[in-house]
Amino acid sequence: MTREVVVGAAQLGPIGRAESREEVVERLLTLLRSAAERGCDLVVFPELALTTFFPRWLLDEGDESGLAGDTTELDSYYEREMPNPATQPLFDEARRLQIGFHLGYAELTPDGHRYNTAILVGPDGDVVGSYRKVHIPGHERHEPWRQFQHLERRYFEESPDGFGVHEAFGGVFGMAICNDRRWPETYRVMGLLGVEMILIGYNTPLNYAPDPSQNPLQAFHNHLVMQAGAYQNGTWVVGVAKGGVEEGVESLAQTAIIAPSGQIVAQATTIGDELVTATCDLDMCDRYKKTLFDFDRYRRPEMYTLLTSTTGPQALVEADPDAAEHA
Ligand code: ING
Repeated sequence: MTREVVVGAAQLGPIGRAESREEVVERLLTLLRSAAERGCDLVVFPELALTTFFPRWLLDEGDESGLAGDTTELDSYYEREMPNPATQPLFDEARRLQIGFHLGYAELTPDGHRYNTAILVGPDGDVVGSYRKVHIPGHERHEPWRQFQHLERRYFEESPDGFGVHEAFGGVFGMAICNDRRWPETYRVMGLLGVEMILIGYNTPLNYAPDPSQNPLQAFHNHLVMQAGAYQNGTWVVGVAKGGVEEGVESLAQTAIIAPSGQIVAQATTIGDELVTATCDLDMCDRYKKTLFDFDRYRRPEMYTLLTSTTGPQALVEADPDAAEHA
């Protein structure tokens, strides 16, 4: 019996700064109900799916030492518990429809830690697992030269937990968030844990201020990294965007469901709220995990020592002091 999971990648269009949780949850419920009509077992929502991408603004009066002053608006973008009154209708409807879901949101813990978080919820409405973003991009301090800020490193701490996998929907599921998808280690760590489907939400502005030459390559890089990660680890990858022009910032859509072969089996054709579905056979993973990417047979971790030290010429010198002369 094949282990097929019908997946709904629920892309979101822009979420306005003033849009309430209740208004957003209504949009999520619409996508969830469409997913039920299309026979989905699992719905995947984007990163920070409950609010606008608020790291694009400086929202406190702090300096380099950290947040300070009135953080009322900033704090309003975080969830203090999950589920909570605003999101309970999503959990209730998912349970009624017997559909699981993945949801990204900003987490403020009782002891004051701030994380960019995602959860995986099973068809019975229970949280199967949670994940906090490991690779936090952007910058810590206000940089007035930018058209818009990317203050994730001001508003979120890096995950203290790392990556994990969870038994769910008849297979092995993992999570990553946005910038994580650009790092090969993200996929390999979970690949070594036997992951069969990685769920990734993202908010990706088309304009990358530190190097605008990358702007025309955003769509290419987006699929490049997820297709490579899928293929090199024999796993499905589901990448789900919050796209469109959100508070004046044009963000990449391009939601896609990618097979362990690296092939895109379904992708979004709009930049708004759109449900992209595919029937994913988890047994397809072994066609790569048990052949080309049989890690136990072919992988050489003893040869990869530089992965545990600094990279680049410095590491080369450490490995072979004479190498620097003809590097
Ligand atoms: N966003 C972006 C991402 O990694 C970024 C950061 C923007 C990188 C534009 C490159 C270009 O997709 C998040 N939220 O990580």
